[in-house]
Amino acid sequence: MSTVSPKERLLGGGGLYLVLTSPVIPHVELAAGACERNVRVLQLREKNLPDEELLKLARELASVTGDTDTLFIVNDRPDIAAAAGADGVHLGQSDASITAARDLLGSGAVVGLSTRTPDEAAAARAAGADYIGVGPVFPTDTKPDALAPIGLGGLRSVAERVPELTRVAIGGITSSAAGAVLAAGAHYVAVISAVCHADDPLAAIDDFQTRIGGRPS
Ligand code: TZP
Ligand code: MG
Repeated sequence: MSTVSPKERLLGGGGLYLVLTSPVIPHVELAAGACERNVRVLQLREKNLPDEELLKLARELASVTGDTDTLFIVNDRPDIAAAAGADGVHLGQSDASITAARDLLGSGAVVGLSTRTPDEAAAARAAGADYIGVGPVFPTDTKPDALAPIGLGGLRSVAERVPELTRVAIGGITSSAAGAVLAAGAHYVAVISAVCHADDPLAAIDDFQTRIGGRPS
């Protein structure tokens, strides 16, 4: 178990934020490989699993990440995050409030909120989010209800509005674009398909880590 608190680990880090959605290899295998490869944050995002299976998987992933420096975040569900002992939760604009999440998870937990515009980012900061998701930056097939992409310019506009808030860019990010996304104002690049749906997900992680150096400043 890391002696550094989850919030400090989030703030002190940067780089790859891997979102597990229907990976082509078992979640636990991919999570273990991600920890070995120094992925900074792992999020469980499975919207179609029954609660019992989601909780079982969340507990397995909390166990895999528990002795490592990798943060473990559950998407959408503060209740599952709390029951599994996750480091935090990621909320959408229409999920539970940040306050409700903190009531369940405690003040030490990391709480992130999805945003798309500078105004949403400023509102997330005012509401006390520890970090914001920003996107979609590029077109994506992974989230069918995603709004129009904001591009690197949109990401820059968000970064200018909330310069001190940790920013996690998401949406259509490939390893070849990751450097430009970080340069446009993201601390982390969040990725689903470029890793989870790659022919070889662990090699795909290696490709990201080689290109973005694992922990850029
Ligand atoms: N939120 C905005 S875009 C997106 C989510 C969950 C999907 C990201 O998936 P991919 O495959 O990395 O484009
Ligand atoms: Mg959500």
